[in-house]
Amino acid sequence: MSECIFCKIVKGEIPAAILYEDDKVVAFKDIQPTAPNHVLVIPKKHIVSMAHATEEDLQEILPQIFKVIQKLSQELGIKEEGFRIVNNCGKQGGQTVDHLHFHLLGGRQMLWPPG
Ligand code: IU
Repeated sequence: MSECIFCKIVKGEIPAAILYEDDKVVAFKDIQPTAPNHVLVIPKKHIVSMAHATEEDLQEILPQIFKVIQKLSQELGIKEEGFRIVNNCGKQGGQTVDHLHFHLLGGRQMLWPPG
């Protein structure tokens, strides 16, 4: 997995604006933000996508990711106005980086349906 760009961010091999880190999860600012607040929350473990998460991942890591998302929404000041959580999974889901990540987007009015 040494070629995975998000694994390199986890290992500190390439820089990122990290907002949160613990033993399971890292959150950093998206390099091409699509909202005033655009953060990616990822597992440290290399999980390709939601389609690849194991039962253990679902029980041990995913709950922590959602705790971090809620915590960050508070810290970023978007909890009250609202925000969007996005996971693009696989080709038709629009996933471009094959390391599981959740987008936390806020600070503007979101539209529906997504493209
Ligand atoms: P997607 O859900 O796989 O489409 O989103 C990947 C995101 O990763 C996208 O918003 C990129 O701007 C972002 N990103 C990043 O923040 N840093 C990087 O080095 C790379 C992609 I490559």
